[in-house]
Amino acid sequence: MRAGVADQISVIIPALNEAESIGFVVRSMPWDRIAECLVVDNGSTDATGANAASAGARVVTAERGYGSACLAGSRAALPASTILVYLDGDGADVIEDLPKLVGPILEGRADFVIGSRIRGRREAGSMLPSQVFAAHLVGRLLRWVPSVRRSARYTDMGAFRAIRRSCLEELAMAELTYGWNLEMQIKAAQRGLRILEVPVDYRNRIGGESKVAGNLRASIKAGTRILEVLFRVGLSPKK
Ligand SMILES: Nc1nc2c(ncn2[C@@H]2O[C@H](COP(=O)(O)OP(=O)(O)OP(=O)(O)O)[C@@H](O)[C@H]2O)c(=O)[nH]1
Ligand SMILES: [Mg+2]
Repeated sequence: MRAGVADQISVIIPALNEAESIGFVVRSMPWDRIAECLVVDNGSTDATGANAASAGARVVTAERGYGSACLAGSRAALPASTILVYLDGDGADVIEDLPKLVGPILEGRADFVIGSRIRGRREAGSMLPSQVFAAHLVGRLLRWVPSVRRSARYTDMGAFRAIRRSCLEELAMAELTYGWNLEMQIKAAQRGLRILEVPVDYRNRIGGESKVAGNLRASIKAGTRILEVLFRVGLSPKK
């Protein structure tokens, strides 16, 4: 994987109270291949921001919410960056898979590449059965969305993904919570982007507490939001 003269990669990591893992995640970045690593910390009460900065990240802040953090990171990326990569700050995504995500974009074969944990190798316990079920269910429901059926076969809604920045800007992302990932997937299909899904590995979080999957209230809230996005964005005509 080699970024062309014209291509620069910004890695964006939303992180809320991930002090135990964020240092490891930032230090494992392939620094010779990326232009920067941005950690978006919106309201951590621990040392997430300080640990990220001392590991070499640029730390920015945002309004509360997962999507809000992703959006703020996208806007704060270096002006010269043409490819944006997103991953979680808990150490669950495997950065060694980065070339699989950015390679097809650098080669001009894709505009949006999403990692599928369902199709990849998962460490035992890294995804709860409820998460695997939700990914399958949403994947099946998405087949009923005509634009998605035509251009993509999604099996997951994982965070680890890469997109051409100019394409992301066309999507006019608006979901400021956990609907962000799915909104990107549906709108990418509606816009006719060249979409690729590739298997990625997935581990247990390194430390700290789950904000979503391992928290019943948060999972219900996130699940409701995801379904709402599926129907509202999926059924809306392309703007
Ligand atoms: N900036 C920001 N980051 C968030 C917010 N909520 C979650 N995150 C981050 O988003 C990522 C995903 O959250 P997780 O708690 O790992 O959710 P999960 O992967 O479903 O749950 P686990 O299986 O326990 O890892 C992590 O890096 C969180 O720190 C938020 O409101 N703001
Ligand atoms: Mg996680």
